Amino acid sequence: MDNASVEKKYNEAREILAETGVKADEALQKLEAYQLSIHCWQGDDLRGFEQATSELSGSGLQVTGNYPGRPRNVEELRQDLEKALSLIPGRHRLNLHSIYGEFDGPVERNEYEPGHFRGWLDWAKVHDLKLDFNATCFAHPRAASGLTLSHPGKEIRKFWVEHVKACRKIAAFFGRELKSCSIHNLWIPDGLKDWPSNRWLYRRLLFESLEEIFETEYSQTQLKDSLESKLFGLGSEAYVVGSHEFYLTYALKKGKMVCLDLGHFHPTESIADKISAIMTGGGELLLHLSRGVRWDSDHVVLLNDELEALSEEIVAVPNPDRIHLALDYFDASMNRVGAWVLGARAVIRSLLRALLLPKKQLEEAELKGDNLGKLYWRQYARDLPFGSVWDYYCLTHQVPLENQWLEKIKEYEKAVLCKRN
Ligand code: RNT
Ligand code: ZN
Repeated sequence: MDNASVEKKYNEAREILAETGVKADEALQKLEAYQLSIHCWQGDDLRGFEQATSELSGSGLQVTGNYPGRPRNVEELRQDLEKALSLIPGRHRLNLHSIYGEFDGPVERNEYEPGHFRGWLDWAKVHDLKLDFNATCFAHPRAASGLTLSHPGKEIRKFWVEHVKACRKIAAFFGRELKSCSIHNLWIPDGLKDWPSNRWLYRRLLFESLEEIFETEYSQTQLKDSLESKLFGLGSEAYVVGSHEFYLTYALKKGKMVCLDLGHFHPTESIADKISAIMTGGGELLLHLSRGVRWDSDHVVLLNDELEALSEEIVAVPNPDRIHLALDYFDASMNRVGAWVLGARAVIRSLLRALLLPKKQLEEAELKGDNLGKLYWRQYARDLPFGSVWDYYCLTHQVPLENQWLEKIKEYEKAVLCKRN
């Protein structure tokens, strides 16, 4: 489709949407406010660049698949990221895990320093990207038992406390240097495979570790902390120390954020419903956009009912600055660059869709007790021409339209990825 046709279709769509009082131009403008923190770890199956071999197995996270073309070094990972970013409309952020530092030899995790991330900082400046950060409390011999910050052994706990402290320092460094607050998210694998004998013990220890970690305070212009819960994981089927209730109450007391990962709740629980429940009283929230499938989380995000419902709630948050969106999945069974693009575009599209819904009709019907009308408008919205508005958004951001980007990925695969081995 040529540019003129995209514009023509957009104008037609705008008129159709206007019939329900929706202003497409305004929706497009609002969409600019939402930035995604794009996760570096989809690029290389969560391997990172530690010199010592960091085996994922036994850490609670597993990446399956063996698709060719995985980047072999930091330059190749950045090259892939640049490709992905060129196919995603809008200005976004990059989310780094601490094992992606540039280490000149083996460096222990409790000795990570801002200097190990200079390269990323410089690269981020060149590409006008802001950075977020994550401690890596897994894929390490000291996490082999499945316990880190809640480990009964003082030495192991101390090691991980020091690691997280080091990571918060690095995040604050990013925030300062890039003049944009960096979010440090903490997820730990801690839990038990089978029936716990003492649930209080590990939670008390985790509490103590967190208290120690957060002793160091940073300005909110540099760093904001978030805490990510989980329901169960590989090796933590029976008990997870950092459960939702644990972190929610802790965060509330300490003025921190929680992170809700879409794959970390019971399959019939609605994360969409939790946003207003957590945020009505104020505060901020981080979302990990992922897709759970049966017992596993971390599948590539798709534009499905769940994401649509979630986006409706995201755009309903009065101030977009209070809600932070980060991708979190890893799939090594397909073109990894394409997986980034597919998930990121799905999220942005779902936000646009949410901004174009006939909200006035939906809300009025509900308030009037017109139950049929409420459902009618929801069904009516199904066939609204969202795609034409999305294509126009892509055009104005100089990225391929929806029916063009896959081809670009295939070209890149042939020209670049297939040559790696
Ligand atoms: C794990 C959590 C966590 C990780 C990343 C790599 O279940 O979702 O966010 O996916 O830290
Ligand atoms: Zn997550």
